[in-house]
Amino acid sequence: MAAMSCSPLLAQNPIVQTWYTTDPAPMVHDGTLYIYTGHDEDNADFFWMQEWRIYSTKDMVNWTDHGSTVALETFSWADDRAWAAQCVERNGKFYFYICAHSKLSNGMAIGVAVADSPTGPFKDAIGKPLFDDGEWANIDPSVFIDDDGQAYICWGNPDLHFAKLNKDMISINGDVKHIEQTEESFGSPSPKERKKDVKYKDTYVEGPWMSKHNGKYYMIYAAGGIPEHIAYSMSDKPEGPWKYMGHAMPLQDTNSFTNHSGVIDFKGNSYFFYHTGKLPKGGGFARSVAVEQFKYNADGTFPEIKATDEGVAPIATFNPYRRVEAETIAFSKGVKSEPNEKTGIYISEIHDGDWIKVRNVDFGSQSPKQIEVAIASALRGGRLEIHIDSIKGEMISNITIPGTGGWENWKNIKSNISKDVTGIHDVYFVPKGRKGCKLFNFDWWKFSK
Ligand code: FUB
Repeated sequence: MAAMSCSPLLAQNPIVQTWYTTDPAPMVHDGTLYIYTGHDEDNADFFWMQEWRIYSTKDMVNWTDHGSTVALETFSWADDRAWAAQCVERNGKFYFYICAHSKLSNGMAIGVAVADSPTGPFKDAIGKPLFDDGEWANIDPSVFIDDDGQAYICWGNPDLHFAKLNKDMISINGDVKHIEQTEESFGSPSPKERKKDVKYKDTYVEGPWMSKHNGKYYMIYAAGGIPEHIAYSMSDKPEGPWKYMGHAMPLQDTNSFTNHSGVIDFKGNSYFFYHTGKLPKGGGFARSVAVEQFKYNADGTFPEIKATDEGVAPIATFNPYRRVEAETIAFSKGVKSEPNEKTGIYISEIHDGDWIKVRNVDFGSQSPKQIEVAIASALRGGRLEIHIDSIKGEMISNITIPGTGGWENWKNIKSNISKDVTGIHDVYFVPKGRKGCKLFNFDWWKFSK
């Protein structure tokens, strides 16, 4: 893997460490930023992807894992390759556009699921693909709703398909066109017109992301062949003509031969989501989502955005005096997350040597007196140390975790805060116990005064 150039204790990228995540699609709803991602399987040798995952944040550094409420099983017609997807909201409903292998046509097809909440549960909106012509080109749908209410969908590798959606968001209005690619509009001619021996400015490959900022329309896409960089085209109208504008994220050694971006404004800042192969054991089929903050240039063009390990700064503090799901994490080492119908998502695979960091926690001017945690352990349990500011920073509580008789047999345990803590700190949950074995599972925590 490409080594992380800064200590994981300072890193904020990749933003999820419990699972490999890919193809990020950000969406803002009700003061929260959600990202919808693909999921590369551990030890995969291809994009054998089974489901999509959902994460959310209010502060850009602490991300809550909402699990996978949409998967290949959501679509009776799909049987493989849960590739790039995007969720958009319209009139209080959340439409999740996916691509997957169709057992009806034996090609890739576009589908749409719908939910009443941004985190699902999602169900197939039409019980069949939205577009399925048996071609492998039908991947990476992106949906954009213009200010006048007209929704557009685009997708494709290597042709860029484009269509209008009806107001119901689950049917296509009119024909599906192939956007004509020229050197002027996308850096090179459409795939069939490209000549082998010509070196073009650029080539559209896949992963389109359509957006609008200050009245200008953007088509952002993975480009250049393998390895991919991110390029973009701009237009004054949603249907073009497009003008090729260059690289938004130039090629860098990120240990992933694909890249895939999603761009969004949140609380006055602009963010660029993409993926790399930078988690331990990461690579081309073990990718991870990352994010950078950027400012559009005065003329609306992108600056060149570089992939960093540091990522973005927090834009809000974190309140520890409420039940916080243990799967809300700024950075972690070693642990995984698991779903349970009753408890929801919890943190699993906790070993001695692992840790979980929550950033920018505001204890206020009066120290808490206690912390309560919900844990479960079939056998041995262990200890959960709470440190501030670094793994070896001051320990403010040392919680003995007993065996509870089952890995999902939850018990709430209260522990005193042994050193006063006020103001803003990073909090580290540091499990201790016998080496080399699973110690306990962790569902939630809460400080109290
Ligand atoms: O994640 C599977 C595929 O890899 C996506 O659909 C492409 O955009 C590329 O990232």
